[in-house]
Amino acid sequence: MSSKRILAVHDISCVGRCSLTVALPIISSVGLECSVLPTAVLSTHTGGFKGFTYRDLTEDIVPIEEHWKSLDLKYDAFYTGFLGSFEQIDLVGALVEDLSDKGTTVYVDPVMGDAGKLYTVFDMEFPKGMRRLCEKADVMMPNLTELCFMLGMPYEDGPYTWEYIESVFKVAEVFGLKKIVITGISFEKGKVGAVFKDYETGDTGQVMRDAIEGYYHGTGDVFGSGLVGALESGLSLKDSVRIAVDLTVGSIKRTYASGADVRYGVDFELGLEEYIRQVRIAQNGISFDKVVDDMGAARVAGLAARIWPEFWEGKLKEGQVQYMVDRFQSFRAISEAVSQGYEYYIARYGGRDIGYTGFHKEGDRLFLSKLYMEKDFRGLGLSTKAFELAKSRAEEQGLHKIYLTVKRDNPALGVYLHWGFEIIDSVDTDIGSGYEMNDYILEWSF
Ligand code: PXL
Repeated sequence: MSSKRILAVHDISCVGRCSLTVALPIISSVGLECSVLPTAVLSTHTGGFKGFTYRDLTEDIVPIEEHWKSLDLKYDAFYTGFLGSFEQIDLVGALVEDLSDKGTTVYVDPVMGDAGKLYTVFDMEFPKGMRRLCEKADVMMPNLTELCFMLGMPYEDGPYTWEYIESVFKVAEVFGLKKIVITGISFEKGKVGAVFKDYETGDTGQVMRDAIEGYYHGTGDVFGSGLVGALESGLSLKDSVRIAVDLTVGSIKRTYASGADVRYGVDFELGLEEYIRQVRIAQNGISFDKVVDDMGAARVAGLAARIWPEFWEGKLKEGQVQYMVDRFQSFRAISEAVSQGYEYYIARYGGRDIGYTGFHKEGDRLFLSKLYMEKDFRGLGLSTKAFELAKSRAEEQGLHKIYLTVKRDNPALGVYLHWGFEIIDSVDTDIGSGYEMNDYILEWSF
């Protein structure tokens, strides 16, 4: 399959990691072809460096477009950002229309300002013009400052309420978009992230992460590029926003930790590997093989032999990990459990076994006995899929409660509580050979 061809329309800020120097590597990293239309060439971006050079490339746009037309070039997607002049708004709008095909998606990041102010190179006419380009967009990813300038709304600093964000989604219907993602939104002090709405399906949501102090240049471009790369890879809006937020937050964290001069942009490069992995995981999804024979039990035992020592070593008494693996997670223990009615499922991703879950009916509850993922596959929402499988099996058997045991200091406790489980008891169980399990019993009713 030939890869999609995307045209990134931004400036080249030679130094400072924003616009094209960010869009190109991020979009290319997930196997998409990223062509460019540079709108201006600057020695650095405009945020914080004095004396930058600025070459406006407005007069090159029409000849470049004419040449592309002579080649019959069409793009699968456009991703526009910082434009070099007011005139470029309509030139880029026309180019987008001329070089689009039936399935083309137009992404517009109306780069103009932040924190209630326009960037110094733009005047008050600019938002009015940019609004015309946004009306041609399928997907827009503004920050609230840019939205307010285009819609003539007063800008207020956060934290915001969800009702306010809903009202903004409503006003933004005038753009005729399919999707909108608004960046830099905070609902509570210390948290920041993005909110999104899919106007076609009505889906809305938010992805919030811990805020890191300081102002970081180019983060809108890291986010926008990560979003375009993920959506053009066929991911859902929700997954794409989550992955783009995590790419951005990870980049900010590394930059903060290194103490680097923030004018040089954020360290997104070391986040690319994880970004690619996240996109591939969301693309391929997770599937489950039911354990029905000795082969399946052996696969589970193989996973347990890898996961248990890695996860538990150092957290249990000397020798306890091996003791518990032998007793509860060995080939014999698992095939015996399966023959007694336990259901075991092996989680598969990208052609390999990455985890397993096991449960069975006990009275009016489902006992979720096991749920383990390999280290590299934790924190990606895959355990949630295994939990959803257990829930649907409970429902099929007319059960409305799931219970499980979890070691009291196991960090997974937080995940279970997040899923809605409640602590109903605390027990210490002698499991022989001088070993104990010190667990909470958690229950979830639905
Ligand atoms: O990241 C947005 C951006 C893009 N291009 C240039 C900029 C800025 C933000 O300051 O100055 C030239």
